[in-house]
Amino acid sequence: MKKFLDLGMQPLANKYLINKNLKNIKKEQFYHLEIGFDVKSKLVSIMNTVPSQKMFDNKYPYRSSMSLTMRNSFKELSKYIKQKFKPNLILEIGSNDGSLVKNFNPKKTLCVEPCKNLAIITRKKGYKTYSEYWDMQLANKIKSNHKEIDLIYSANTLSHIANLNSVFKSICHVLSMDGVLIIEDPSLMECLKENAYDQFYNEHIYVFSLIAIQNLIKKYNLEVFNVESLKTHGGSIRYFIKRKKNNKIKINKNVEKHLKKELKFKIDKFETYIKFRNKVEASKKKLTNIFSKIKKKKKKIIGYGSTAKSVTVLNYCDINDNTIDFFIDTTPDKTNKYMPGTHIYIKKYKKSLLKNVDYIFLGAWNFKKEIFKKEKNFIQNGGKFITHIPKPSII
Ligand code: JHZ
Repeated sequence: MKKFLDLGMQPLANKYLINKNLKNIKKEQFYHLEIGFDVKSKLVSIMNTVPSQKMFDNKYPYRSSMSLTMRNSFKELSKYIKQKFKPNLILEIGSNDGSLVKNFNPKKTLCVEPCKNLAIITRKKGYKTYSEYWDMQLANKIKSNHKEIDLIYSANTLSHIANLNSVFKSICHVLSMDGVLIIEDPSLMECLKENAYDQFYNEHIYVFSLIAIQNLIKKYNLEVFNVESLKTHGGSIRYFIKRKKNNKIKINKNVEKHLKKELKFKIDKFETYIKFRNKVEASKKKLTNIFSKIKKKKKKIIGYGSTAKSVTVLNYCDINDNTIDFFIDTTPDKTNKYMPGTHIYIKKYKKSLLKNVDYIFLGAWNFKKEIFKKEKNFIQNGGKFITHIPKPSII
């Protein structure tokens, strides 16, 4: 593993402070966020991991159903799965608050969600939910309790699990011989192109490329038979995977095409990551410059979308509540709390909070389109957004 980027000491993303008192501040846990490239496997990952139990507990605040973009993306995919694969039993690993499974019959669906507060939501909706971490022990339990699973889906979850060998071994244990595995996670190529260094934080242990996924799964006699590029989360890839032995499914030309794009981009070369580091360091200087110029003019700045990604940016660039007055967010478990590390207060979203605001820092830049549509009055009234993606700028 060769290190290429140092984003400094960072607090745990998604660990919002309930109170800004000294006791809570002292208790806040930090880790060193360094990113490395494995020259052999081509995997890009953070170098110091935090145990899953510390990140995904019974108070996990993130809800995938909070954005229309994600709800629509899951709806579309569900239609496709039903038409194309006609599964008898689906398993979702990391079902969050059920925004995908709600499109499927509860009798034909199983959920795995270690965060107990989220598992309660899918259970209430009638879905059998295992509130445990995905590993062989759970795979064994599921195998003995249910018939064969012919479709496994997992979005923005496998990149959060350190032991990928255990992940794929356990998947192979429960997936039927003709079964299909669909995974989706942020795309490494998009992350590098867009300079989205905030895709790295304690929960995002890996940012995958097709090359790395292929290297990983071949040990388990699995292969990618199709890939789809998605706009979600700033550019993601959906990988369609099958067992090598399954000849009923043909390999789509998209796989070769995508691989060629990655190789042309030199995703397999360490020099690419050095260039990325230089761009990240330049981005920090430019962003802090933009903020200090605005603050000198005594303008009011707030943040929109208290994302895990903004935790990385704000802590790396040393931007705190002296610069950003407060954040607004629609997620119930994030509001009336403080951002990790920077301790910026998070208010429950209300349109009236945008009154007298001059600039909004776009924490949820991946939902720019959705947010700009929602906030067209703010824009029409002369309000401006600050973004760091792809380059720090005012829009
Ligand atoms: P969003 C989380 O990352 C954490 P984050 C996790 N590790 C991961 O991988 C991805 O999700 C999938 C708010 N919002 O999706 C809601 C509004 O307030 O970019 C969310 O708090 N109003 C599991 O946190 C945040 O923004 C809106 O109109 O980086 C978006 O978070 C919209 C559209 C969003 O993920």
